[in-house]
Amino acid sequence: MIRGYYFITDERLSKNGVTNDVRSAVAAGVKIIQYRNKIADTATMLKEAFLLKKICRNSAFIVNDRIDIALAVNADGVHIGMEDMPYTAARKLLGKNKIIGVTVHTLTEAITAAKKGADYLGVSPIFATATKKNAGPPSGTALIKSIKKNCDISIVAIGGINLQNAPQVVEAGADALCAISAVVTKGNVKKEIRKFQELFR
Ligand code: TZP
Ligand code: MG
Repeated sequence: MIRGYYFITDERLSKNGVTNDVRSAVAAGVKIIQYRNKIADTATMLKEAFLLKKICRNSAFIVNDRIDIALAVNADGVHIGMEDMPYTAARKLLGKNKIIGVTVHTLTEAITAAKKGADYLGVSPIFATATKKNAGPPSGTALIKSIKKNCDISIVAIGGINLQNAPQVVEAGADALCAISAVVTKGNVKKEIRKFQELFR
């Protein structure tokens, strides 16, 4: 079961650099860290993923979109969306022991992903966000509640979450949450992460 704050890298928004951000997340005790890079070429991504995986040590290291990069660095898992490699194909490549997280936007998608065997659901976007282009319309916390009621699988809420609205997200039943811009644009990333972690105590 995934619980607490889930960290995702963003090289465009990061104030201190992705490597330092991941160090801060590890120092804050974050248990699951996702390497997400939408602009680098494959060679750069591979190098960066190797480095970040080393920094993660005992925290689970997840690669966004790229099954090949995840396999090459022996990551703990991948995170895929509806436009990425479909779950069944990804599972075939990664084997049964790797973590596969799937982004969902509706209850139907959530039920389907859970049935197929996803390890957790990224429920997105909860609120409006400028961090991801074409994230789709915000679902609000109602979608978290209905997925919680219908699926026995970890829910990671994402999209437009900040310290003001995060309590509603936890209240709705999210097992974990990710806030990117609310964290990586800050000078003290570890301190910001700790504030979100407090909500799960
Ligand atoms: N997937 C769905 S929304 C999103 C991703 C990667 C961006 C979340 O960023 P922010 O800054 O926390 O809204
Ligand atoms: Mg994707």
